[in-house]
Amino acid sequence: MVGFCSPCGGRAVDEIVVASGGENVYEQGGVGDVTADGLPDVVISQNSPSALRVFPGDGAGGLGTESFLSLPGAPSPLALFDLDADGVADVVLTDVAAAQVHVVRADGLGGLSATVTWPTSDVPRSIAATGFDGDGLGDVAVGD
Ligand SMILES: [Ca+2]
Ligand SMILES: [Ca+2]
Repeated sequence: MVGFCSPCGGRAVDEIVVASGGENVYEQGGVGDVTADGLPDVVISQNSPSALRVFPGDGAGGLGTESFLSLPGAPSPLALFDLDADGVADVVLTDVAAAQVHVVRADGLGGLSATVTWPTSDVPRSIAATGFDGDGLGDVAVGD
C-alpha cells in the first residue's frame, strides 16, 4: 500500500504493516539504524507482553527477521540515539507501570541488551534523546 507523508512534503511512501500476532499490544514505534548496516530499522515497544521488538530494514521497503527483548513493566514511548557513541543507535523507553526509564543497547548485529534503568519522579509519558548540550554525549529528557 502507498501512503502520503505530510511531514515529508507529501511524497509518496510505502506503508509497512507489522502484524501484532494476536494478543500483543504495541505502544509506540520509532526508526533508527540499530543493526549498523546503514539502513533504517523499525523499533516497537510492546507492553503485553512487555518487550522491545526490532525489525531490520532491508533497504528495499521490507523488514527482516525481528530481534526481541523482554522487558519488565510496561514499556511505552521510546526514542533512539547513539548514547554510548559506538556508531549504533540505542533505544530508551519509558516504563509507565514502574515509573522508570530503560536503556537498551543495540550491538549492531541484531542483539539487544537492557543496560541501565533509571527511576523517574512521576509516570513518564514522553521521552526524547539527542545531544542537547553539545558535549558529544547523548542526553535523555523525560516528560510526565
Ligand atoms: Ca539497519
Ligand atoms: Ca550505541
